[in-house]
Amino acid sequence: MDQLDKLKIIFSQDSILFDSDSLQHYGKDWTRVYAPDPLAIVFPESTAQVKALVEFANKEHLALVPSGGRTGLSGGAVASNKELVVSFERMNKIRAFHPLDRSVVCEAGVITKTLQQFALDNDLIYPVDFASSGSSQIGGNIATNAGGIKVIRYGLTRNWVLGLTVVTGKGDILELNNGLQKNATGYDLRHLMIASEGTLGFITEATMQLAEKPKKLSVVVLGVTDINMIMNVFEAFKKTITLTAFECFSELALQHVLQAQQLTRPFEQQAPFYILLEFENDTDSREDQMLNTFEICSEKGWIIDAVMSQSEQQSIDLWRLREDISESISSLIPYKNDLSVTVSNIALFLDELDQMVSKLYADFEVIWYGHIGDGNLHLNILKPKDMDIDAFFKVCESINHDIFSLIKKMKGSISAEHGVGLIKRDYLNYTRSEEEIAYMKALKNVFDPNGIMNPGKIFSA
Ligand code: S2G
Ligand code: ZN
Repeated sequence: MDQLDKLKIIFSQDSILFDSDSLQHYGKDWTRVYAPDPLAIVFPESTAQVKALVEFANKEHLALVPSGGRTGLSGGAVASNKELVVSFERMNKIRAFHPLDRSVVCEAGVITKTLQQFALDNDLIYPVDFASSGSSQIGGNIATNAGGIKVIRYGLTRNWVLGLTVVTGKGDILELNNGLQKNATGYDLRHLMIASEGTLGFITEATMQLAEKPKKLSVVVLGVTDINMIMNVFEAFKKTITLTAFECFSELALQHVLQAQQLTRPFEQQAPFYILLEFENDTDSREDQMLNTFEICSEKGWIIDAVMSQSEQQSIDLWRLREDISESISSLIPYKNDLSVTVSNIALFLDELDQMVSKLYADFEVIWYGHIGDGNLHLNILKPKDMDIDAFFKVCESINHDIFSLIKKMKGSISAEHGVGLIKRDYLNYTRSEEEIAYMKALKNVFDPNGIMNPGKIFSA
């Protein structure tokens, strides 16, 4: 009996798919580089079922690939070698809410937006947010330590995980930290699982911390005179107001969004770069502080023009100028870099990167945008219309050495928030030492001795 027949015994007919459309749909994420080619897709409905599946996979030496919202950008959820895709979409229930702890117990397949709405319904917020929150799942957010647009105030997903239920590659169920605020009893395995991209175990349930709702938020979009002014403006505002976001994007990025989304310019005058900042604007004095800082930046010649949201709808429209960039350029087959350095290094980094990109990518459209307030830049190179995709990726990969050498020199990261997956696997050593990689591989061996858990992701199988 082959593996598929055996799987049909473990899973009822409606919990396993192997038609070609399903294989294509579930065998990939938002990367378009790898041809999906999974064996089948299964839909476990409990931690116990995931455990039984992992035990089966160990016996059969069958590779498993976890599948959440499949919104990843590094190939972390790609199944292109007859792996069995394990979809968590049916494990999508909110199990419990503890008002006093302000914590929610969710199954891994809960959509991020669903958790955000649940929090709002209870007059709280789940403060991690990003463009794909309408389709990403909490389990995948945790497995990649998703960041997004509010990191400057609330940190990354890691900061909001109070507990995890995980099935390890050995088939053991681990209940990690149980929602405790304090627990000093040895290594915190919860934090090992966060950002492990399903290579040590599969997250089946999580206890997430919620936060107090911020007071009235206002959004300001500013045009800056030069890329090198961005961090001067950041420093000025960081000192005077409570920022909940500090993003940047280039004029070219804005043009693609205006064209693709039928949105309007924030103000008449064009600028080489734009900043979108959001702050708590609940008192007149806070608004005065913001306006006063704006005056100072203008007098110093750092800012060309600015607009501040006067309504909820205008806030949404201004945010779209930044959040719609990714979707607006996706059809242009961008080669994506997701880079970070410390915030104090970002000004120097931008300056050196700008000179490097102008030289090395002189013949390409380069889109600059990102969460610059937490040191994270998304540099997207657009494929020229008449250029073959493989040739284009080869050129970009050849330039990676220069960009990642600059990152290495500045002790930065070649993958700030999108994870390693397959796409960044071969560049790990620009950010992690050989010794670190050896320790990570040793840990992989402890948790997944048969190498069945998302093999080939983060490092080669
Ligand atoms: C962003 C979304 C994914 C991308 O817009 O901040 O993380 O396209 C990105 O880079
Ligand atoms: Zn981002």
